Amino acid sequence: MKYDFDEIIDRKNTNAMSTDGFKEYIFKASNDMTFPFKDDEFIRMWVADMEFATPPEIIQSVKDRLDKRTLGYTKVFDPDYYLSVVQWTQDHYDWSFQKEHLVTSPGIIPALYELIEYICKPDEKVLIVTPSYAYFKHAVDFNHLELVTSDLVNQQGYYTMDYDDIELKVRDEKVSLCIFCNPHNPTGRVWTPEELSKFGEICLENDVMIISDEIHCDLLRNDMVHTPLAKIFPNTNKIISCMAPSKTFNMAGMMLSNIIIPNDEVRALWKARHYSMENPLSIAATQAAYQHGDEWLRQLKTYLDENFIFTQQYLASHLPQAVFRIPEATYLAWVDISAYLPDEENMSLYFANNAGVLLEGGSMFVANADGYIRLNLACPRAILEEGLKRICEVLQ
Ligand code: LCS
Repeated sequence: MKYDFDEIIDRKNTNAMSTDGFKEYIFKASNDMTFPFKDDEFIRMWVADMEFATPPEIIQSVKDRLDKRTLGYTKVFDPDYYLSVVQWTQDHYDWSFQKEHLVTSPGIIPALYELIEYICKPDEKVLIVTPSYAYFKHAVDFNHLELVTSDLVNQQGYYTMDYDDIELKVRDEKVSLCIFCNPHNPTGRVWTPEELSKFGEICLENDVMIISDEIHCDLLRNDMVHTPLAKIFPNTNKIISCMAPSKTFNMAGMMLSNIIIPNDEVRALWKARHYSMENPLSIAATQAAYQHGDEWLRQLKTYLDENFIFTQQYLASHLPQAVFRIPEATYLAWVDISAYLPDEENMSLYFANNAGVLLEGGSMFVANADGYIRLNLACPRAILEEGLKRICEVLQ
């Protein structure tokens, strides 16, 4: 391996959410909140970024950009930016999109906050499937719209969509938008082309626009293939695709995501109202990621696959009643531990207090997630092992 994923990186003094932001984010508390563990004694398996170094090719591109010694107002003008993104989607997903349809955003979540406003009228409703990344709900709440949820069907940790229920819900004329996660956080499902077709048809036949959040699409197990939802429906302009190098290359702090809006009306609203400057370092980093990140990603995926196998074996021998399947995508393990903690509502607090592990409990995922914990496995194996050991010891 050219890259060292076993290296333990010191994140102190970097203003990292992971190290410094957990009291506020997980526990909605001030920094005065105390635990039986010191901050630096925690094993951190919560926020979805990685404990690995960002690829050196990306770091170098930022340094090269700094060497130009000017950091004035910046915006993507160079067509190379689009070319680097579309080359990536072409090579990895056999899917491309028009240059005119691409806009950028400081993140996919900030884009959701805006897009909901541009797409929905004030009395309309937005559908999501649950469990869900909570910011889908927050974005709907922020726009004072009604959230409609459809529970995924869970068979021994394998999740599928309930098409009858989705159809019933989108038949409500007030439902005008679905925010869809492809692949899915937190369950890790990579929706198949058949599943995407069925889901997409139901929405489109009922005149529901879809925002397909594909932020996790590069982070698949090695035997899996991602299909962009928009690839299945090349003739509609009702699917907005969101992609980013942020999760893939551990550069969420660069705050630059790609939003592909084929709908002229929505894009015109975006262009009129979005504050569209970009960070020069982020532009350089994004281009470098898509142009030079392939080999790093290949090795990362292999390391993650091994972390998942390690986790599966560890849980099977130490927590045999836990329900866990290796997810098809993401670096997030979604584990049903209800057999061990049937009545615990605040799993995050339980594990922070009793095990010294920071993780996200089911209650953080909107609905349909009781009894679950989500573990971030994008960390060196030594950290993973210690985290699993602590989790298993308090449950045994
Ligand atoms: N969409 C999904 C499905 C995500 O999982 C995340 C991050 C984002 C969007 C954030 O996108 P951004 O605004 O940074 O472009 N997920 C996280 C999670 O599950 N825990 O911490 C972050």
